[in-house]
Parts: sequence; C-alpha cells; structure tokens
Amino acid sequence: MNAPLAISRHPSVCPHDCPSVCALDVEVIGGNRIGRVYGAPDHPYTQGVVCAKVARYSERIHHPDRLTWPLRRVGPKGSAQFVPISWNEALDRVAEAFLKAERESGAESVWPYFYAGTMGLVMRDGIDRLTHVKRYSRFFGNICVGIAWPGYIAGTGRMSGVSPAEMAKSDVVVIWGTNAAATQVNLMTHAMRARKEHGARIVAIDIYPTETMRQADLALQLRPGTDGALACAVMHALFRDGLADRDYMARYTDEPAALEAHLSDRTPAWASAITGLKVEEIEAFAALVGRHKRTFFRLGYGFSRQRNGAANMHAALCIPAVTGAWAHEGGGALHASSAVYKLDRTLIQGLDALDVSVRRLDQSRVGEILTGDRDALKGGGPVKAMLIQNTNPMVVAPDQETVRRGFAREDLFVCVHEQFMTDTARFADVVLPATMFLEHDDIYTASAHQHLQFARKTIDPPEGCRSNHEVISALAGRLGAEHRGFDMSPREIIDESLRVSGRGTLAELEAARWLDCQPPFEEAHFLDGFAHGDGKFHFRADWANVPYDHDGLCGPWRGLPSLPDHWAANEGADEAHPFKLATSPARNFLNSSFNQTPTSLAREGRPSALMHPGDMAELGLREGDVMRLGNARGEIRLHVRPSAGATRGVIVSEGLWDNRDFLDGRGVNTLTGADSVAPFGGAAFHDVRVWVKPDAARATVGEKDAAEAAS
Ligand SMILES: Nc1nc2c(c(=O)[nH]1)N[C@H]1C(S)=C(S)[C@@H](COP(=O)(O)OP(=O)(O)OC[C@H]3O[C@@H](n4cnc5c(=O)[nH]c(N)nc54)[C@H](O)[C@@H]3O)O[C@H]1N2
Ligand SMILES: Nc1nc2c(c(=O)[nH]1)N[C@H]1C(S)=C(S)[C@@H](COP(=O)(O)OP(=O)(O)OC[C@H]3O[C@@H](n4cnc5c(=O)[nH]c(N)nc54)[C@H](O)[C@@H]3O)O[C@H]1N2
Ligand code: SF4
Ligand SMILES: [Mo]
Repeated sequence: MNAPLAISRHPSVCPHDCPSVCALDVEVIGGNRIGRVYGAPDHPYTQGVVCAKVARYSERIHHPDRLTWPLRRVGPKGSAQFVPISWNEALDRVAEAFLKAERESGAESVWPYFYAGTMGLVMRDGIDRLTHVKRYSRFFGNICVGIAWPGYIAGTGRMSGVSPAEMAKSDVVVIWGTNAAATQVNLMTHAMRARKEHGARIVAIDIYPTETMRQADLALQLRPGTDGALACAVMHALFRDGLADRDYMARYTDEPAALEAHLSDRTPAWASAITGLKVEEIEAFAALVGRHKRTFFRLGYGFSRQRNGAANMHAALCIPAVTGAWAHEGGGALHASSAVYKLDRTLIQGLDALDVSVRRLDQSRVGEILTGDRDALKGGGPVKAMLIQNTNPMVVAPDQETVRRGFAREDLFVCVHEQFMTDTARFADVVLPATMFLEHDDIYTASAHQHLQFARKTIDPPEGCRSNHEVISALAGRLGAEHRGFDMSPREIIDESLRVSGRGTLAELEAARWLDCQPPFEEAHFLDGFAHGDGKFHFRADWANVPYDHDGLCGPWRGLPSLPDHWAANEGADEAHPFKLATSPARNFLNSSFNQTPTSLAREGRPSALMHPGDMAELGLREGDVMRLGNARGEIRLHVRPSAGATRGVIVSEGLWDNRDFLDGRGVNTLTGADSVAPFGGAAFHDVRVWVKPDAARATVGEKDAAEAAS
C-alpha cells in the first residue's frame, strides 16, 4: 500500500483582482499538488475567511484545460486552430512581428495591453518596463477604477481612507454600491462582527436584491444611477435637522455654506421621485448617519459604473464630511487604499525610461482603437501588434461587436499570454502559457485594507508554463530593449523596490508576511488636512484638476456638476429601449476568471437575465425561456430568471461568461457602451438601455432544457 502523501501548509496571497487580497494558507499535498486553500487566521483583514472559489483553487491550478505549451495559429482568426511550437520559436515570432511593426509603422504601432488578472506588482506591471524602454504606445488602464477614483479624489485629494479594522468601533456601516457578500466577502465578516459585538447597524445601497442587501438592516434599493440624488437629500436633511457638524465643516471643508444653499431644494421628496425610494427610507437613512458620528461609509465600485458615476461617488463621499464622521474612530470613508503604500515603482515599471510624449491609449476603447477610430488613436497610426497579459478583453471590454471586428483584423498581430484558452486567446496569432500565483514570486498591495504582502513560489509550474516576468525579459532580449530590470529576478526587483521605498527588505517582509502601511489615525482620517492644496475637503469638485493620473489630455469633464447633484447623464430608457440593464459580477466567478472551474460553473448555472415577474408576465416570458436583449450596439440571447424583489424595468445579468456559453456566442458586453465616461474615461457597465423580446425558439429550447434537467 502507498504511504499517504504528506500535507504541508504554506503562506501565500490571493492574486486575483479583488479588493480583499486575502492572506492565504495553502495546503500542498506531496510537494506539488494543491489541496484546500484557507484564509490566514491571524491576518487582520482576512481573519481566516476566503471566498469559496479560491478555497477550491486546486480546481483552477490543476485544471485539465490549462495551457501548458506555446501555440501558433493555423486556422482563421478566432477559429482556435493552433499547433504547438517551441518557446524559442514562439518568442522569435512575437519579436519578429513587433520589430516588423516598429520598422514599418513606428514604435507606437505596438501596444502592450494588460490588466489586473494578477495583482502582483512584478507580474502585472513589468510589461510597462518593456513599453517605456521600447517607446511603444502606453496603456491607460481605466476599465475598473477610471470613474470611481476621480470621484473620490475630487473630495479628499487622495485615494485612501479609514482602516476596515475600525469597523469594530462603528455604530453604522454603509455598504454603498458594492455587493460585498459576492465581491469581497471579508467586508461582511467585519460588518457582521460589528453588528454582533456591539449592535452596529448595516445599510446596503444597491439596485437589486443582492445577498448583501438581504443581510442588511436597512436595504435601499434605488434606480440605477441615482445615488447622487440620494446623497443630496440625505445632506439636505442633515442640514435641516441640525445634524450637520458645522464646526467640523468650518475647519475641514471648502464651501459648506454654498453646499447648504445648493441643497435647499434637494429634498427627500425630490430624491424620492428620482431614486424610486420612499421619502421615509431616505429620512431613516439620513437620521441614522446623522445621529451616529461613527458611521463607516464603505464606497464600492458598482455605483460608479454609470455615466454619472464620478459625480455619484463624490456626492456619497460628501456625507461624512457634512456629519464630521471623519473625526471619529470608526467613522469616515474608504474606497481604496492605494495611496498608503508609497512604493517606488521605478524599477518595476521602468519609469526611468518613461516618456510622457509617447501616446497613451485608452484600455476601455480597445474596440475603437483596433478599428481605426482617429480620436481613439489620438490622431496617430493604427495598432499593428499587441502583447496581452492578465486580461481577457474579448469578454470584459465594452462594445464587443467593435472589439471583435478589431481582433479579427488580418493585419493585426496578437500574442496572448494566458493560463486558459480564453475568448481573447482564441483570436491570437501566438498563445503563450502562463504560470499561476503559487508558481512564481510576487508582492501585493490591497485596496480594501492596508497591508503589503509577499507570496513566494510554492510549487513548480506545469512544464511549459512561464511567468510574465520571464516572458517580458526574454522578449526584451530579442527586441534590443535594455533595462537592468530585465536581468533581475522577481525577488531582486522586490527587494530593491522595498528598500528604496523605505519599506524594509524582502527578507523582513517574507518573515513578517505582511506590513501594515496605514498611516497614523490623524493622517488616515485627514485630521491633518485633506490632500488638496488648501487642506480642505472639496464639496465643490474641481474636475479639471483632480489629482488623478489620467493621460494629461483634456478629459470630457464638462457637464459634471461641481457641487453634489443628480446629474442626468445616463443612458435613459426610452420607448425603443424600455429596460435598464446592469451587468453585475457573479459570486462564483472573478470577472472572467473561474468561469471554467467545475464547481463555479455548476453554481452559476448559465448566463441569465434576472427580471421582475411582472415584467416577465407582460412580455409573455416564463422562467427558463430564452429571450433576446438588444440595443444599437448589438443583441444577445440568454435565459430569463424571475427575481421577485427586482425593480420594475431593471434587468441584471450576472457574470462574465465565455462567449460560447451564450446561445449566439455573444456575451453581455455586446450591449455595453465604450463611450468615454466623464471625467477621464472608463466604462459604464451598469448603465445600459435595452429592448427585450421573447425568443421565437423559446418553447423548444425551454422543453429541451426541461428534458435535460429531467434526465
Ligand atoms: N465574486 C466576484 N468578486 C469580484 C469580482 C467578480 O467578478 N466576482 N470582480 C472584482 C473586481 S475586478 C472588482 S472591481 C470588484 C467590484 O466589486 P463592487 O465594488 O461590488 O462593484 P460591482 O461588482 O461592479 O457592483 C456592485 C454592485 O453595484 C450595483 N450597482 C450597479 N449600478 C448601481 C447604481 O447605480 N447604484 C448602486 N447603489 N448600486 C449599483 C450592482 O448591481 C452590484 O450589485 O469586485 C471584485 N470581486
Ligand atoms: N459587463 C461587465 N464587464 C466588466 C465588468 C462588469 O462588472 N461588467 N467589470 C470590469 C472590471 S471591474 C474589470 S477589473 C475587468 C476585468 O477584466 P480582466 O482584466 O479581463 O479580468 P479577468 O476576467 O479576471 O481576466 C484576467 C485573465 O488573466 C489571466 N491571468 C491571471 N493571472 C495571470 C498571470 O499571472 N499571467 C498571465 N499572463 N495571465 C494571467 C487569467 O487567466 C484571466 O483570463 O472587467 C470589466 N468588465
Ligand atoms: S478572490 Fe477575493 S475574497 Fe476570494 S480569496 Fe481572493 S482576495 Fe479573498
Ligand atoms: Mo475591477
């Protein structure tokens, strides 16, 4: 009989694009297989809890469909007909294509394209070093944070906030526009503990009945894109009822008198008509946050994914500046902690080679860029070659019909470095197999907490997989790109980056596992002043001068209200498109990651549209029927599911599925718009108007489903 395999536990960090960035304890079985993944019990934010999809990481890392060999396309674009080739041949082909593009059309015809599929700084951002050294078109990554961040920074001047650990002192936790139970489970741990231990009240604000809404004491379900109106009415009531902290405002804010006057007619009744909330609900919310200074505003991303999202983020953020919550432990706001780490990124990103005169192309407008839109190309020539790492634009980018036309171009060379045969990889000319986080070293910052963490290589990758750093360095050699970062190991890069940032050494971080970078209370709560020149919180947003790293060009901020307001900039439903659609995350996926692991797929079922039963009845739709959703950008087919608590006229489709999982091979982003959202771009993923039609084939498909279910 075989001896049982030894099981050991190893420290690590979740690399996925999730605010929580959990500290992990990973079971390794017999040296090179992963068992169960646990949350580190002693990490202040993780507290032993991880989401179910990462607990089952063995399904992903040992998935039979993992890419393990370089591939070359032999069929038409998108056919996914590939043959295996050697690493040398693959890298030579990519380098040849990049050099050819550079020779014929200039360095700016090459566009390295990446995102946060891994949040490890070396593996995610090392591609920038190649971009800058080679003077390739730079990348403006705004698909996720591009709307929310300017909205927050317009108020505080800096992207940081209160430590989530302070929820232990909060009387109220407001979970605003984030479905935390699905998208950052640890927030629920902290909020629920505050409720259990000292009776904190939990408020959730969303547009449909999410799991987070179900767990809240006060759930405010408003119409999409109306959070600014809610925030204004709350502040109106605070001023009216003597719950505004005038001493705090006099000392820490710019124009409290102008704000009060401006809000005089933004009454709860006014907001009720816009938001669909009852006046009493708005009054109850205002009284709760007004009477409890220790209110923690946890502002999520979801409500910013609207065309008026930056204004709504800023408006919500103004509330704790009116109540003076910031002055109290357990009070204030948090959206993301990015500014607390103060890491010198020069070596990682090759910022010593950065030339800001090289054009910077907008991630969210990849479709227009690849189809030759002059404005999107900043007046320059076409993109001829791309290297794509850590992202799946043929699923996640808006306006998919245009994106698809772009990637189908015969004169565009695309190399995709991936872990799976994603929809984007299927359109590649060369596919390279990538390592996963347990197979390489990297360092991680978090957005929901303030800990810097290191995760070391724990197991060997499958033979054939290489890390992003290895690929970038090998290409640099072939492309004549010189930078000492290409000759260093990830550990050397991390160690030097920590040292020059005054964050100790890698050896120290590795021994400690995490380093708390939260500044002292006074600074974290902006009691030493907000981060604008005048030291004040800005009720009056100066959109044109928000200290946010945009591309230096004129942002389309005009029209954004400077004082908080309801800004009617959204895609309004009309007679031809009577429904609003939001495309929210699925609990068991992470963006398009995990949409191939068996348990996640089983739990999510199939692409569906959640709809109010009354709306379904009017359209003659029954549960499980196929329906068509469409607008000027395209149309898709998927199944309908009744949602009793839904708002009439609002449809939600959860999850970023493989396109092939949809009945017509077209996913939800067929319907979303790539028009640049104010002030600096980004995509309004939850701000989509659509028409709905029952599908002619619904009965047969429904019956087939029923037959399958029965068998
Ligand atoms: N399980 C899981 N976790 C994830 C992800 C995932 O795909 N799956 N994605 C990760 C990523 S990249 C990110 S950025 C974060 C995002 O996580 P969140 O900050 O939670 O943002 P979203 O998921 O976009 O949307 C959150 C909620 O906002 C709601 N919403 C939409 N429009 C409005 C509105 O106008 N007002 C209000 N109040 N609510 C609105 C949506 O319906 C949704 O329930 O989650 C990360 N974590
Ligand atoms: N409709 C709609 N669309 C959305 C959203 C939405 O809410 N609704 N959310 C948007 C948001 S917030 C975001 S952040 C984007 C995210 O979109 P993406 O950045 O595309 O995120 P993922 O879908 O997780 O894809 C990451 C890919 O990177 C690969 N990967 C992971 N680690 C590594 C690595 O170390 N090396 C390499 N080479 N590859 C790796 C994974 O296999 C995966 O295929 O999607 C956006 N799109
Ligand atoms: S996906 Fe988010 S919640 Fe899940 S383990 Fe990773 S960081 Fe934690
Ligand atoms: Mo994101």
